[in-house]
Formats: sequence, C-alpha cells, structure tokens
Amino acid sequence: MAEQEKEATLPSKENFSEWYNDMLQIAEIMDVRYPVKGSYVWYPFGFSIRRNVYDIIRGLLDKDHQETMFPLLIPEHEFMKEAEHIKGFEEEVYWVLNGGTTPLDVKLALRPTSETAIYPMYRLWVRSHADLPLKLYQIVNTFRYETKHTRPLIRLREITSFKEAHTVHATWDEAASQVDEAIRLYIEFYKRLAIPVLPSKRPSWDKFPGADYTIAVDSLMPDGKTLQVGTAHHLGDNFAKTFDIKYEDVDGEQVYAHQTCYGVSERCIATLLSTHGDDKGLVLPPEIAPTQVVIIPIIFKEPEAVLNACNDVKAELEAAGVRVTIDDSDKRPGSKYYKWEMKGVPLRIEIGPRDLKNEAAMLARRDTGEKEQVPLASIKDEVISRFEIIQAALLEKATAELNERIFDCSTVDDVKEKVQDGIALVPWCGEEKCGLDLDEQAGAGILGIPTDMDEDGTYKCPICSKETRTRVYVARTY
Ligand code: 5CA
Ligand code: ZN
Repeated sequence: MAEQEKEATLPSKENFSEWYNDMLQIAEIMDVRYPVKGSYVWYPFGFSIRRNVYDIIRGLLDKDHQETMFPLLIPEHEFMKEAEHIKGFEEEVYWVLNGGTTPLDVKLALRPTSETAIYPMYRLWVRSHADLPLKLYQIVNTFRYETKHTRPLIRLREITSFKEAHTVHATWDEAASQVDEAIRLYIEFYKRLAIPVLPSKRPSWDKFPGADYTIAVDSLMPDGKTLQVGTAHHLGDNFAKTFDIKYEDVDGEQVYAHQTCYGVSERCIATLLSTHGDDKGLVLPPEIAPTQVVIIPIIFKEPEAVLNACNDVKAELEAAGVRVTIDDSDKRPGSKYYKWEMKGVPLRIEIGPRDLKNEAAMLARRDTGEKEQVPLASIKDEVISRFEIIQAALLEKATAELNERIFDCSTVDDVKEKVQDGIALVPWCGEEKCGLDLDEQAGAGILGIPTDMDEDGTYKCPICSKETRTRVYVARTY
C-alpha cells in the first residue's frame, strides 16, 4: 500500500474503552489533547453531529418551551441560598475570586447548573397565575470539578452542551405531570437517535440536591455499564421558598410556585456513537449524519459520462433535501470506502461504466453492509425509503441488544454475575439500608425503580428477605 494511503484502524469494539478513545480521534469527533483536564475540543465533524442532534432536541422543546440564555457567573449569595443544593455541589464548584489583580467583593461561581442563576430572575418574572406555566430552556456550558475519572463526552469538567429546562407551575401535581412529560420527551428524543433508554425513579439518596424526587433515563453501553443520559427533577416548592417565587392565585392569595428542571448533556452523543458504531467506525442514523450519502465514481473508462451521472444524482438528491458528497478524489475506491465508513455515512452510491450501461447504480448500506443494484430512474425514492429502513433497523437492533442484557435476578450472587454483562432487575424492599448493602455487595449501583413497568408479582428482597412488589435496575455505571 502506498504510504499516503496507510489508514489508521480501530481496535475491535470488544475492547470498548480503547475503541471509544480511538474512534473519537480517528473519526474526528473530539480532540483530547487540550491541556486542561476534563476539557476537550470538538472537531468540526464532531460538532456537525452535535448540531444535528441538538436541532432535534430544540425542535422537540420548541413546541411549548422558549429558549433563553442566562449568565455563566453566579454570585455567592445566590448560590448559597438553598442548603441541600449547596451541599450537593460544594465540592464541584469552580470559583472566580479575582478580577485581574483585584480580589472580588462577591465571589462568583461558574455555574455547575443554573437554578441559582435563573430563579432570582423567576422571582421577578412570575407575578400571577396567568404567567404560569413558565417553561424555558438554555443550551450552555457548565462546569463541575469532577473527581471521578474524566472521559470525553461522558464525564467532563467543562460540559459544553448542557441543555437545561426550568419550568414553573401553580401546583405540585402540575409539576409532577411536567416531570412525566419531560421523560416522555427524552424517550422520544433518544428514539430519534435510535437509542432505547430505560426510565427509572432514583432512590432518595441519589436524587438531585434540593429536589423532591428525580426520574432519570439510562442507556446501556457496549461494555455492559449504563450511562445516565438525562434527568428530570421535581423541585416541589423548595426553591420557590428559598428564592421567594410566588404568584397571585385566582382568589388573590400569594402562593409559592412549584418547579421542575430537566437536563441532558453531550452524553447523548457518547451513547449515540457507542451504541451504533462498529469495528469500521461510526454508524449514524440518517437524520444525524452530516453526510447522508456519499457517491463514489468508479472510473477507469468513460470518466466524463460517469461523473456526469454522479453529478445528476447529487443534484436530484440535494433537491430532495439529502446531504450528499461526491468523492472524486484520486484515491482508490477501497480507500474511499474506508474513509466514509469511518465517518458513518449511512448510504454509499457507486456508479461505474457498467452501471451506466444498465441505467443503474450500486447502493451500499453502512449499517448492514448490504449492497444492491437500483435503477437510476428511481434513485431518489430508493434513498429516501432506505433512510427510514436504516433508522428502524438501528433502533430495533439496539432494542434487541438491550432487552437481551436485562436479567431477572433474585440473589446477590446472581446480581454480581449479571452486572458484568448488563442490567440486573432485582427485588428491593424499599429500605435505604438494604439498597446500600445491595450496591456494596453486588459491586454495582441501584439505578432506580422502572417507571414504565407494571409490576404484578411479589418478590423477596435479597438482603432482608422481606416480601416486596418493587424491583429496581442495578448496574455498573459510568
Ligand atoms: N439542573 C438539573 C437539571 S438540568 C441538573 O443539573 N441535573 S443533573 O445534575 O442530573 O445533570 C443533568 C444531566 O447532565 C445528567 O443526567 C447527565 O446526563 C449529565 N451530566 C451530569 N454531569 C455531567 C458531566 N460531568 N459530564 C457530562 N454530562 C454530565
Ligand atoms: Zn430489604
């Protein structure tokens, strides 16, 4: 092989951690060489995936939320108002202490999340029941001094794509419905990424600091560990009381509001790339792929006719809104396949003189590798219908893999073994002590009680043997 055609190859996805790190570099998602721990740089290609993903979440939220942008700096006296919230974040906050060489009168926190930036303003904005519900969101960077092992897209100290929504409601029940709605929205969002997620109610010791309760969605990573890829929190009137957010109800009474917040980060991209990718690189759902179709001219004779046909197909597909690239570089076809497979392009079209004679083209699917000859006359319809098929196939495959890796367990030993491969579904009596013992003995963590499962059996807590109707997901987590 000529020197300039030597290609970097990925380790097998069986070695997931190595595969993940190399994939980010070779497919040009993130550059990890930035000299601040826990901060990484988006390559333009990675960023264009991010843009397509975040366009989806914007589209879903924009139906009944409004986008906004609050400051990054939070004054200490606001940050320090909510006791539980402070305790939850005190070890994770970066503080700005100086302006140049002048010590600041008021210390400023870099937001680890924005409750304490947003709620002082909500106090001013919420006046009457007519102002409610209020549903705003922002997509910003947030900072958390994480002490666990940092990892690109997964555990960051500078989260670059923190989508946080903050809603205000008249009653506790309305806020509870909003939490359910947020979880439905996240499930829908992840479905668009062809990722199945498991919603569960977090145990009390794992809820968001300052919340009444937390519901989270988790995805399963290829190595059997789960990743929390979204959370929705019922804040009750806890923050309303500390930030004095009141509204005048229909009887003219001043009442504390009830609030929720819910967020996702670029972890959604970590699970997207990890779930669908393979030994050849990325596999992207068509809606996400920056390039949806790559056309490879197979030229050894009649180059002009072949290139004309490629350009015609490109123009026709682009007119239908498809993102198309022609790779007419002078690399060998094999080398071009390699490149575009690494980038996860869902469909490859090959057109050569023989195809032209048949008025046809070769269509190759990235997800299955299947190749098929299709008539040039109907190429647009073939491509569009393939996109739907690929999207459905990716979701189906990921769902089957997830279901295969959820295991019913009744003993601690069983849990210990099964969490090596995936997620254990385990009876739990509801006592905190049993939950913590289970975590410790199984070498894993309780995710929570599934919120989409109707339990009708009775089970036995594997720790205390008490009867229970509740089961929890237990997994090794990122
Ligand atoms: N204010 C609430 C709702 S926005 C909040 O901060 N919730 S959170 O702490 O649970 O964070 C929301 C989501 O961000 C988490 O579910 C998780 O998916 C993601 N996340 C949290 N910490 C990190 C981190 N260090 N790196 C990447 N993603 C993170
Ligand atoms: Zn128990």
